[in-house]
Amino acid sequence: MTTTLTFPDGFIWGSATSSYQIEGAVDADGRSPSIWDTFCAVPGRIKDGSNGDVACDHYNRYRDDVALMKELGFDAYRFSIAWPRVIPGGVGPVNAAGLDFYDRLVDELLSAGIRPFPTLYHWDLPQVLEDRGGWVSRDTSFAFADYAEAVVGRLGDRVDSYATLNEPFVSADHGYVTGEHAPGRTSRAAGFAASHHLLLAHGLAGERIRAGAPDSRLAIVLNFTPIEPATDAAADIEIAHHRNHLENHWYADPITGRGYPADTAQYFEWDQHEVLDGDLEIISAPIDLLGINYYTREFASADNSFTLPEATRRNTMGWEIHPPSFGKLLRWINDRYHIPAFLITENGCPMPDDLRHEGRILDDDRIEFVRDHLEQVHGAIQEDVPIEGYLVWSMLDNFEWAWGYGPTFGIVEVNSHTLERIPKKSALWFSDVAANNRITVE
Ligand code: IFM
Repeated sequence: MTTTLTFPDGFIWGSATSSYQIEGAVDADGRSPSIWDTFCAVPGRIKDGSNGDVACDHYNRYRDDVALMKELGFDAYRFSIAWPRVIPGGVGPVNAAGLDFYDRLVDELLSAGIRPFPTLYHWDLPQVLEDRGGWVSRDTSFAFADYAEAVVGRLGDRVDSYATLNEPFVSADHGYVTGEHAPGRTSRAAGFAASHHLLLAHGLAGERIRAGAPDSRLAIVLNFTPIEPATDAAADIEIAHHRNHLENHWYADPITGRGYPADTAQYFEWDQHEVLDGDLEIISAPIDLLGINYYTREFASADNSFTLPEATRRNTMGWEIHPPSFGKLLRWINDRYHIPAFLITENGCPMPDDLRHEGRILDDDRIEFVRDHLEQVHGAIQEDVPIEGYLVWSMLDNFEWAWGYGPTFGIVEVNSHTLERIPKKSALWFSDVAANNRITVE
């Protein structure tokens, strides 16, 4: 038996990308190198040895990309702004030519009837700032506020909302603790300092956004990965508890006035010397909208011995596909944080994409993934979780960070030689969902 699930009137349907992953044109119009340009140049950092030099060449093809979004009937588009284009020196003079690009992009979106949802920081820190300490330095937070002011001064209230940061957990953890992302540092202490300075940057930029674009909404995008203990053993429960704090509470708690999870700070021996008087007040100024990124859940075991059972449904990066955890997470976020509105800012999956018909990728597995997760979103809305839209990750196959171009998250294929865009079957299916504002489930 099939059931039709209809979403509330005005529900926002769209897609998401980020600057370094799609723009290319790394030397154009005064852009300076970001930490990702530097990181990609180090042999062994990126699985396929690639980089974002060309990526999807969106910088030159943005008009066609917006036209495709319009053709697919999308209401909204989430993109990020590259700090090294706007303030190539990290601090100091604003590069008007860099801002022009985003000005043109916003105009193009608006004239196509698509709401722009920019994110100010999606991991491409100007390298010059990393050279002065990066996010371990408090100065970077103040530099970010100046950069935010420059962007808002140009784009103003034409954009629906400004998200300050994308996934600060990943910036701090992968960038400064595990080193798998740029800038590739490996220090727990640096990671805690970075996490605090990212949050401070969010708070300081929020003040500038409120002042410069009073009719836009203030947002931040956080990723959530529910962590479950691998077994009932006390040691597994304990590590799951702390990882859950690090991955799911560490940013949302201070933003909503709860401070950092104290027992986890103590467990990892973070003395919080970076947290100065007044910081937590700046960080906890109310936001209007929380962007939620969800992909998977994880299991924690004290000895790191846990592996997923063979039969587990996974994507091509090995992440478990577990839609029920998404529904549970959405209810938990709403019950705990009471934020006025939520937007699903990322959800999607890399799939094999190895079946074609008449040149089009037949990705029924991706359709199933998105449908199953939308069913969870619908269920949460029925329970009054104020979710106002769903943006699929990603509009285009793109540069997947340390994985290079191997994993394909796009609902639109990007031919690796010609860069031609070819909507996959999932793009057509999603377009239909957006047009009818509903899904059909078994
Ligand atoms: O590609 C990334 C994106 O940049 C941030 N969120 C997760 C995605 C998939 O790994």
